Amino acid sequence: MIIDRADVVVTSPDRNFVTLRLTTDDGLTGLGDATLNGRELAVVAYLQDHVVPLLIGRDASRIEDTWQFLYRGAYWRRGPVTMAAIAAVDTALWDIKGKAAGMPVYQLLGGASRDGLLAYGHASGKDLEELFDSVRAHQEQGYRAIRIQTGVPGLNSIYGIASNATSAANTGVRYDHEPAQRGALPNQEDWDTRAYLRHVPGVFEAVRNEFGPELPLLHDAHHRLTPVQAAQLGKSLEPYDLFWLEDVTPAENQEALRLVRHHTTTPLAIGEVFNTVWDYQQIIREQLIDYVRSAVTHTGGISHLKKVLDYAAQYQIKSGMHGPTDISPVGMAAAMHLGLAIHNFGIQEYMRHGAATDAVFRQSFTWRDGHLHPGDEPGLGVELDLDEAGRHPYVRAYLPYNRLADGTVHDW
Ligand code: GCO
Ligand code: MG
Repeated sequence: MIIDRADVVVTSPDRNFVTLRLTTDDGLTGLGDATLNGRELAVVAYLQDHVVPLLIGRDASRIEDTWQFLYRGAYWRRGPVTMAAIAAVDTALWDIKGKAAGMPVYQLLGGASRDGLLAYGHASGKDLEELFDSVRAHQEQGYRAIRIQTGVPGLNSIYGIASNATSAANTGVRYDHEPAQRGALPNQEDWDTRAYLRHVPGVFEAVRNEFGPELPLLHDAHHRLTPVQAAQLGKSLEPYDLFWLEDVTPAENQEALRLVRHHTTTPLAIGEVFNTVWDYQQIIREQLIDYVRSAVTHTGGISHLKKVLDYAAQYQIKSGMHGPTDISPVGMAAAMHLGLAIHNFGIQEYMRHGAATDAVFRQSFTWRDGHLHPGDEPGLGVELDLDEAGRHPYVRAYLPYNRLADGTVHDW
């Protein structure tokens, strides 16, 4: 099992994806997702120019050693570009090991701890009527847990609201919410924290009145609040029994969560922009969160995210892996195998990919009664159709950014 080929495949069906494909001398292939939304080509260069030459000739069976070699051997460590590149290598090696063993990856991780993974989808609307329609549409698609995002009066364009007419690629596919927009420059969105804090509790009250107390509801504040504002929001949402409130403050200040935690019992989820266990050190040890939001794709792969989640398990903190459309089908499959195997699984985010994406990535997962299962094919259960991928060349796309009414740039 010597790696004799490593291809970095960039494709843009519906949106951009970066995939590492490793091939061994005995003909096995493994896939890893290295997609970093809006900065895709930086990871391509990191892989192609600096990592691929190190992989050729290595023993594909040595997953942990390869991880340590790429992480410690670079000297410069952490950060989204590095960790997405390492994640892709790690995931591809797990895929190869599964194929070599004739087993799905979750079996190599200890076997299934449950029958399927509860998943949540993204309902949204610019007003309550649109939001309720979107919740009902998700329930019809089988979702048993739903994230709620709405427009805020006075703000034209904000995070989390799907457009019915277009997707990022203007393919006519309705993405639940796809923030990356194709184009030369990023779109500007608006933000006003006071207007948001006034509006959101009423939205949850209306949703509870319409859909009842049972349905698990989630919400993403997308890093925009100060600690004291976050505490206010958490408190004001307590009557509506959220499954979680996500990314209330910009996540790099771990201590900020202490203040939030002291003031509210609304469960907190954080970490989709984190890359390593060190980003979680304090918030896990002090039990400042309830769910770890990291994706396999952005956190050094299956090997490293498993270490984060095992650490979290000691504190009754569960997984809530990131699963927006910018996690490719390969990254989603990796998340499903890991989520099925660990004991402290919480919930999996699941936004559907478009038909063009599904044609590039042949997948074997199942979606039944609101639950995902990665399937039982050896490895991850995803194959990349290179011809189909080649039909969709990279298109520049950026995430939007925020400005306040006075022109100040705000966290997006
Ligand atoms: C989520 C996320 C996404 C991110 C996007 C950035 O909770 O799903 O916040 O919507 O904004 O993945 O690339
Ligand atoms: Mg989020």
